[in-house]
Amino acid sequence: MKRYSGPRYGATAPGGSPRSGSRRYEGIVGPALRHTTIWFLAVHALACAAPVAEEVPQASAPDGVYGQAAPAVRGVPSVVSLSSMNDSATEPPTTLVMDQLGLAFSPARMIVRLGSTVRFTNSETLAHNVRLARSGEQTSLLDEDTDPGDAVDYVTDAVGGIEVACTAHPGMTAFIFVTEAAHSVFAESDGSFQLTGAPPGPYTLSVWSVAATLRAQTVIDLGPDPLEVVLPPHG
Ligand SMILES: [Cu+2]
Repeated sequence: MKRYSGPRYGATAPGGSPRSGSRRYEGIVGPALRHTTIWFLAVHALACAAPVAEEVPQASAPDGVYGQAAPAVRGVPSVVSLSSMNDSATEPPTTLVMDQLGLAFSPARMIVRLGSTVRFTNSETLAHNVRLARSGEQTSLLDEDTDPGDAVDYVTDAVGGIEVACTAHPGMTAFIFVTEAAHSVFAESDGSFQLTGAPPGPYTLSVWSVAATLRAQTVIDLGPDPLEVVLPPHG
């Protein structure tokens, strides 16, 4: 297993688990105590010599690329992407559905390939709307009402984050990330991530965050073994 350097979060001690079950006593023992101490040490040594079924936790590394990226910002998790020269030969743009149901967008988060269409549907008896804005900007990308049974299509035309909201219902929000990379995944809220399915090879690994200052990029060489990457290089 290889990992790329940078500050490490939750690092495990190299070389396995710490010793347990025995302690080493050091110091000066006075004459009056020496006899007792010798007996104590003898008994202690016997006790320690007894076989102990010691469970050594074997933390199995996740498959693919895993590690640590920037944590979520304003409730939006980071996106980790692997891009390579071969990306243009991968799957073509497609149509994905984001439904409005139960006063929520479903799914609430979506990663789409650039050029793909997001179809917003309304599967309940309430009237909703769909407001799209590029992340961090006020510019409206889409502003449509979605009555029950309606469907509105939006064709993605730029890489980056899109904030989704229904202004009729506070808190009814979602997030779409548009990417050209063949392999992308949302990190967890704490920034930990796992990205599987990419064949071995050289890649540019990118971390996208709502906060521009937390975005980061590095070049990796993915082999057959799991690879740990810790980004961004701060903290
Ligand atoms: Cu709504």
